[in-house]
Amino acid sequence: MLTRFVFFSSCLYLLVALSACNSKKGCTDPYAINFDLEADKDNGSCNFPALTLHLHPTVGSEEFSLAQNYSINGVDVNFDAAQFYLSGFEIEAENTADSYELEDTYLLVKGSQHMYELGDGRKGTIKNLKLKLGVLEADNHKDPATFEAGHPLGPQTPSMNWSWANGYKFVLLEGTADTDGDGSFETPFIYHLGGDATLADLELEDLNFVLDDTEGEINLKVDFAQFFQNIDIATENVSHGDPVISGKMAANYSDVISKM
Ligand SMILES: [Ca+2]
Repeated sequence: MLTRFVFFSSCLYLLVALSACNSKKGCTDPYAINFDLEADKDNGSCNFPALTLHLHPTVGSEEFSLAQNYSINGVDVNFDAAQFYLSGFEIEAENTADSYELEDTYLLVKGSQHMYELGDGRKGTIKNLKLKLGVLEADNHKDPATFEAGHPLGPQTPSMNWSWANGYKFVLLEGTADTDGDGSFETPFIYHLGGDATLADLELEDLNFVLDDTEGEINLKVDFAQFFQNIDIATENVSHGDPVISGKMAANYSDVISKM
């Protein structure tokens, strides 16, 4: 009995000593680009792919520009500002276990800006992208001044925040319309929309985007004309205090972003 115990414990000792000799330092996170299958001790060297959202803003079939006139539902318009918030990013992988959230990632999408940094992704296939149009309730009643300079929820021009009580403007669309078709743009339109109840779930399915390099771009189309479905810009041009206009526009949120 004693012999067996000594034999067993010396084997164990040998095993521990052996594995210590063979231990290899490296990146042990399988979601990193430099994952080392042979490494058994992480040395903090893991690098993750940088995810970028490449948006292609349009008004209908035309590229978005503040300098251009567009016809939306038969009314000629031009924009002074067109922007909205995106948040709540969830990356769905082929296996649910590999899915992840991009926590605290906020984007203030502007018609004039195409590239947005999403932060670190994980190596693997991005099957679906879930996100929200608007500001998460947990952040919607914060003071913009508490965010560092340059943060999307920080102070903006034009302002994207009403007050502590009312929170952020999820969507801001401003411009001028030529409602009588005489070539002169005489009617301003101002849509400022928000409210916790209008936070909208968006889902882009079957992107099947393979992220296997140091960086990767998800390309999506943003069609600002979609905000105006069922809206007559000639008569419904100021959203303030008008729950009907606000409700109609919020019902369109899920159509604004689509696959390329
Ligand atoms: Ca006119």
